[in-house]
Amino acid sequence: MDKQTEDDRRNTANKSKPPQPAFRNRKTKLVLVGTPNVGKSVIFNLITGTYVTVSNYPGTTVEVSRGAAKLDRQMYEVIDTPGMYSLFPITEEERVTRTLLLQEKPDVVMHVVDAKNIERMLPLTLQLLEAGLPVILAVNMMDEAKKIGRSIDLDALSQALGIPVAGTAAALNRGMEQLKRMVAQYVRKRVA
Ligand SMILES: Nc1nc2c(ncn2[C@@H]2O[C@H](COP(=O)(O)OP(=O)(O)OP(=O)(O)O)[C@@H](O)[C@H]2O)c(=O)[nH]1
Ligand SMILES: [Mg+2]
Repeated sequence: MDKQTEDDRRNTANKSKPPQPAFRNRKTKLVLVGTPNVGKSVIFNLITGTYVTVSNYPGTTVEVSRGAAKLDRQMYEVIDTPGMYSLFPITEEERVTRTLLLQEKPDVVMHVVDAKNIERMLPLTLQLLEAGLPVILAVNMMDEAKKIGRSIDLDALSQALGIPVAGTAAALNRGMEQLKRMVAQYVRKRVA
């Protein structure tokens, strides 16, 4: 068979089987990061189902939880990480989270911040973005922020950072549907 015919045959074969988007064939990976005590684990538990595994990160005593979720018909592996203040690690927890972010190649990194102290937390958002990670922002504890009279313009924040932003009060199960929709939408856009 000459080269031309062989190529033609291959093309026809390819055409009869439309390529599937790569992300449908594997789990999409969502990693939750943020400083300690901002509500990462509460969000993790609300997003994932019952099958959660907790294990020490290899070679360390730091625990990392992994669970599964289905958002918009797509399967996700969701990873809850130990709190970190900076991408430049000082503690073992921070070192684990940094290594995990670099090794796991997440499709989405959800930076969870405390709405009450948001200005102290945004430098980490910028570090994550500078590291080239696919970051979206969950501004959690909106209930407490409201109580102390703080209002946050989430749209303006989203515009300024150039990333999707959602407000939540995870402990009260508020804003979770919108947060999950935001993840699914972000992943759809990135893969398209
Ligand atoms: N009022 C209020 N409390 C919240 C909210 N989200 C989480 N909490 C509470 O904040 C505390 C910390 O939540 P966690 O989910 O354990 O925080 P974390 O980010 O996983 O903390 P580390 O694992 O230590 O990094 C818990 O007592 C939660 O119940 C919220 O939206 N509003
Ligand atoms: Mg936690």
